[in-house]
Amino acid sequence: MLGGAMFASAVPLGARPGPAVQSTPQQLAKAGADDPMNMDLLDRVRQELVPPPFVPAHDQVASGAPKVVQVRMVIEEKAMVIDDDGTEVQAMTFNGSVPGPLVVVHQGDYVELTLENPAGNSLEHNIDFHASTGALGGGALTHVQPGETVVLRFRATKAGVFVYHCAPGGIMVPWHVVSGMNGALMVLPRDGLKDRLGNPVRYDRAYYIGEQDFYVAQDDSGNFKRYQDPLDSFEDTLERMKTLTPSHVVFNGRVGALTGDHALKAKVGETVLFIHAQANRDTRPHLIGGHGDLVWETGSFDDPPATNLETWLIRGGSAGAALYTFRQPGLYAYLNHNLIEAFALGAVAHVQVEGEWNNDLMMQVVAPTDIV
Ligand SMILES: [Cu+2]
Repeated sequence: MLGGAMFASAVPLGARPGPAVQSTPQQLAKAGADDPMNMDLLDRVRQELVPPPFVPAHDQVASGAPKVVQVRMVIEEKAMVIDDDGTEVQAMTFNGSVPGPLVVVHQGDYVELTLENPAGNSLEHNIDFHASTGALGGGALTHVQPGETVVLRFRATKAGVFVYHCAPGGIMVPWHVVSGMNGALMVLPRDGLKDRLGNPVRYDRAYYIGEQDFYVAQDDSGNFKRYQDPLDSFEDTLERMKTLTPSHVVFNGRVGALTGDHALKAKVGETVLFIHAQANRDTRPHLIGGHGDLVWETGSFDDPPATNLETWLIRGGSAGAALYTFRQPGLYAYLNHNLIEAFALGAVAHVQVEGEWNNDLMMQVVAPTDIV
């Protein structure tokens, strides 16, 4: 829809995000930007990962030359309750959450991940970063048995939001992914996000939503079954997976993770970036009562964002980002606009927005009254 030619005609090439827009030649020389082996000269920063829906502290515009951003993830296999009825899955997770934590870097930075598979786990795991280049997204270099740890470094050459997931091989790949082993990486342009005309845009808050399809088997009475450990659940889960009919479609690991007391928060006038990842299955985010002012639907920040969308598509195996400035207070629902998946299976979040109501945008002219 938004062709490269259209973008090129609207925005001078020099305004496009690139790996070295903010860096001086001296900085680049120091960084060894064209010499990937010159790692000793790069600044190293440790990024503290936080559980979703929160995002790690980060600069929207990069300062200085590319860095090595060090992160650590510990694989945790554990039983997790995924709805208010106590339905349980034998989850596989990065850092104990579904989705795994968001990582944020800038284009041209290096991600250096320490991945640990503690001895108490039962399975081999690894990680495939869609943002990376080569070796099955790093998957071929990160296989870790219980009791092992590995360090992977890759360069974030593409700007955008990207999925990562476990991919140990064969049927283990979808099983680990639908058991919770997926997350997202945001690679910001060094000079930050831009609107479709190339003007800088900033956000006041960012929230990270990982949508998860679960496939919990049911017994003859229709009750969801329970298992001792992941392997115990494997055969039944696989049979359910092959129906392509999830038992649950949820945001951030369980029904109600982002509703009620756990609602996301914002204020009128604030611009909020919603990062939405789905590692396995298509979804269609929609903000009831608002819009996607700017939407990077495919995830690429090198493409101009679409504007004023009512609903957008996140393809299974990808992440996207939507920016919205709240203009009215109240409770908003942010959901998967397959409304069955939202209201019957769980894919809904709330955003509680504080501020002054604007009657010009909307008002109830006559309250409900009897028809006479
Ligand atoms: Cu795994």
